[in-house]
Amino acid sequence: MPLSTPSLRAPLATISMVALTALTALTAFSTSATAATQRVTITVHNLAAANGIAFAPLHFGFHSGVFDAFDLGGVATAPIISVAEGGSGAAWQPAFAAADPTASRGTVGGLLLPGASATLTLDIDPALNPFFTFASMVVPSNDFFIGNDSPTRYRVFDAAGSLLIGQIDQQARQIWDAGSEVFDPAAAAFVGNNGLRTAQNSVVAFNFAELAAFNGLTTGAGYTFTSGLTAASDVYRIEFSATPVPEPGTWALFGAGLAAVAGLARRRRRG
Ligand SMILES: [Ca+2]
Ligand SMILES: [Ca+2]
Repeated sequence: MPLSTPSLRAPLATISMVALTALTALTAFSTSATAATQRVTITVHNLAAANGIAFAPLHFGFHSGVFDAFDLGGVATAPIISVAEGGSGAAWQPAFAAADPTASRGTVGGLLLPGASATLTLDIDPALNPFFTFASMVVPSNDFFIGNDSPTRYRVFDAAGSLLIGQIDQQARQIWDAGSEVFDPAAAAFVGNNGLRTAQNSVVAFNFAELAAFNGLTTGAGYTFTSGLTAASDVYRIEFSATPVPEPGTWALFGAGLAAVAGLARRRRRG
């Protein structure tokens, strides 16, 4: 029978529509897959030598790039002081949430002793929150911490949702002194009474040398502290790994595409 006869025109049009539906569904699948939610595992490592510095839990956020908790040479404010003096982040986390409500925030681990590691896995929208910000208290100290000054310093995801950096390394020269509490071993976390403080009224600056002034003191973990740090000493590493998370809606579209293709195949067999 010639193809131009009316009896075959309608089925051909139907088959074309089914094929178009399948193609649309498959295109939707591949498009959404490139910006899929990422299941991210964060692993933190204390790289300090035995009996050296320890770290409070890591406070972090994946975000849009707007939350800035402190500036080199600026007076420390409540959010970063809540990390630097005692490590709780009790003001840092709410300030982050207020500045960037759709950021994905959390903490990793507990007290991180020299040589120890801790890990956390969570789901991130890489298009909404491509940047990573962190802050953690260094102990023993009165007001020392690690963290990024610029909120856009660490872009973790590219526009397609792929990981751009596998790890962030910190050296001793990158340790901050918040300048908010006077150096005093008797009032320092991990070796003294963290509830005590004397205001320093200074500014945020780099400072690791002062940590050696705690040498010989017994820490809360029972070891005798020895800083042993030089400017280039590795002290901390944050590692990232990520895998895409298939979304329920994506699989529904993919399923619809497969069903349409199967229907097309059946029609062809019957024809
Ligand atoms: Ca800053
Ligand atoms: Ca200080």
